[in-house]
Amino acid sequence: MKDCYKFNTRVMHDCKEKDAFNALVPPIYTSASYRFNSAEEGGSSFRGETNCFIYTRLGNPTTKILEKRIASLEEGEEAIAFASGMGAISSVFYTLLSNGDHVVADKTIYGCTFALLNHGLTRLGIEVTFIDFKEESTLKNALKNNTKVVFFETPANPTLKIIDIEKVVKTVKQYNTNIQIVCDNTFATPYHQQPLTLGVDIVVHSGTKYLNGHGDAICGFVIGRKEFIDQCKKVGLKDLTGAVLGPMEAYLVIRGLKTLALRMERHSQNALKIAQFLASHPKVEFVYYPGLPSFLDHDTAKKQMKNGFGGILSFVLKGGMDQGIKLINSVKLINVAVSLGECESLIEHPASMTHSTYTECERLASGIEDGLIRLSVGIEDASDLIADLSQALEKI
Ligand code: LCS
Repeated sequence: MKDCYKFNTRVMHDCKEKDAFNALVPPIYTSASYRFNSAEEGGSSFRGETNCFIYTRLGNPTTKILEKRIASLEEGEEAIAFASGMGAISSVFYTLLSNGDHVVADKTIYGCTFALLNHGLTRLGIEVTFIDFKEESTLKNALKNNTKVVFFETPANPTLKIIDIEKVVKTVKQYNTNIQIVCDNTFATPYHQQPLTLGVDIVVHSGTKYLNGHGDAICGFVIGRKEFIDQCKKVGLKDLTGAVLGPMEAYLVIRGLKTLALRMERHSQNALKIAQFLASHPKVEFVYYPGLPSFLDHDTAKKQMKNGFGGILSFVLKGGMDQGIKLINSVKLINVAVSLGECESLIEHPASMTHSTYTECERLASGIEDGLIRLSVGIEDASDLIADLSQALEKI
């Protein structure tokens, strides 16, 4: 199907399955387990010789539609849905890594992913090196004989740093083609960027964000080649994390996905307008948004992102953290909350909230300043959002 239809069509039409009543909207199959017609059929299902559903942790008809659709949107062979983005990321790491292995990760990533790598994996005897992937020679020098996984986000949470995906692929694969390159595509979504088409091996998502888009479900995804997805299902999900997505949430994400392209278009347009407004405001020190020509990584973003630059921006006010906190406390329409990628705009302070898992020293070395404020721009009317920021800026 993905060869015939464009992205905007595939978000709602791809991988439809006929149910008994020919329902237009996929039914929610809540059953934890599925009946076998015989003991023999049960046995052959467990040996993987049938396409029967067995038990919802191993597969579910509602979730399967979602998985196929996500794989199609990311141009991947297959996908698995997880109970959260962290469930997806930890299942990938547990599938690929054992004691004695080495991971190279970019140092600017979501706070809990940083904690998983820095504290979780290292406790299991896995060595982790954090570097800046924008420095090609630093990446090259960090790779070792026991390096199994390379991990990064682009745009990165919360600084919007852009990593040149093709350059990373070239550097890593030149060193060792077996190293698995994992890219967290949460901020861009496949609407703006499809890392698998640029040579990345595995894409992960917090589907809690744009893919669902309505802030009413926690979920995650892993997309990649069939061979890896099979392994991740059997080892990462089944044996190690058990972080399976429930069918109710799967249904919500199927519904949310229908408007992914429309929402991303508006998120991006609004974010650009707000970035331009903030960049020209006398009380603003700096705006981090890949769509601004003044942003250091604008050219790389232009090269690998399409249809715009996403809905997240960060900024620092003159006067730093104190002024930033005052601004957060002065907005009236924008919600003070973590998470991102929802229809409603959300504002937060990474240093004390989403990235408080970093020590101050680690955080500053990763470019996450004390005064950085992150804004997830929603799909409200841009002029109302600008008016809200404007009145808040007047108060500081
Ligand atoms: N990857 C990225 C880039 C994220 O931003 C998050 C969550 C995750 C993975 C984890 O996904 P989850 O398990 O929450 O579905 N980021 C959050 C944030 O910036 N604020 O609240 C959550």
